[in-house]
Amino acid sequence: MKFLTLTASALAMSTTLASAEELRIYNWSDYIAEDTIEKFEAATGINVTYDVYDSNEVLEAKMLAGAAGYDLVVPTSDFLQRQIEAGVYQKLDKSKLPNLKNMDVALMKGAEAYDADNAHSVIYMWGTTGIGYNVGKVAERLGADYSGDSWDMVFNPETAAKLADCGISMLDAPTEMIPAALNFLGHDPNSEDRGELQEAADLLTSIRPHIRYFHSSQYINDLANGDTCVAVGWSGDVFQARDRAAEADNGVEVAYVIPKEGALQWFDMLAIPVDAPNPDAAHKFIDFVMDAQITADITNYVWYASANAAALPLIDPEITADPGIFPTDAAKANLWGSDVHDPKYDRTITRHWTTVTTGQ
Ligand code: SPD
Repeated sequence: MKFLTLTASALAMSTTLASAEELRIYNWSDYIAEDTIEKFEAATGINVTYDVYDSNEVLEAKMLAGAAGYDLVVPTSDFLQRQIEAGVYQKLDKSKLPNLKNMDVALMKGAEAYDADNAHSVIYMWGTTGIGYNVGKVAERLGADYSGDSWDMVFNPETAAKLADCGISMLDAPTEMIPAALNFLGHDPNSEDRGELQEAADLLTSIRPHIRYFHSSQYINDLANGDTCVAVGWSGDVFQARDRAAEADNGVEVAYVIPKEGALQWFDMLAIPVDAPNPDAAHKFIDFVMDAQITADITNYVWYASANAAALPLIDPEITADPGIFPTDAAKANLWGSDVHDPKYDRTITRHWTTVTTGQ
């Protein structure tokens, strides 16, 4: 009997030890360097399972349902805020995060608007939502002198009609596309005015016939291969498309623009779910990613801006000097952040988005 008891507790202990060696991460697709996980596993002996998504809504549904089994996830700041309010995340133990000293103080201060005292989260990467386009194909259709620096390219039905044959795609991200349309119409992108929201939805519906698809990750390869010629997309993803085209040497030249009317600036945040099986390993990973060289390696691979001040000198100067990735002060003045809205607003946006994307 005693033997059996001992065996059972030994088993329990070995189960605990085994689970201490696992870390389950859920991150955006195309958002990490090729060797980051490998290096973390080698440095810590922790085994990582790495799953990906391409939509805040997908992550949110999993988080709100609970018990998703993830130790570390990467919501965007506005989604993070309401998920914190719903009790989804645990507070970070900052004594386990010595590399916090590397983070850019001003950017972390900015992120406090969504997470007071940065209590639950650390910035992973940040970026903007703008337009990626195929320079040659757009010039063929709109003329070589078309400046391509405006939301006109997608939101003006006449312009969109001229580009439709070479393929326009849009993010399947209602909380980004409707505010961008509001901004193009001269309204506050965070407007909750039902009439203005209707106008934005009508604008999107009017260009709907010229949109090939709504998807939030497929556009990287499609732009790179020349299968589409305009994509409303996330900064780093468009630069990855540019990079893939250059590597393929296929004659496709991809450019990214933050439209002159302004664009959404967002922060993607590392956060630990309240029911994470292994929060200790999650803290280790967060600290690992805040290492200056590790985060510089990620930015050098994914082309997203790092909020790690110590990493900046280690980032490829081609990236730090690119105003599409690290916007100029003038461009920054035109960027907006997403406010958190009440559930009624969210339902309105979802209803409009269904109409825009399905025509119903
Ligand atoms: N491929 C990585 C994409 C990361 C995009 N983050 C989402 C920002 C939402 N505003």
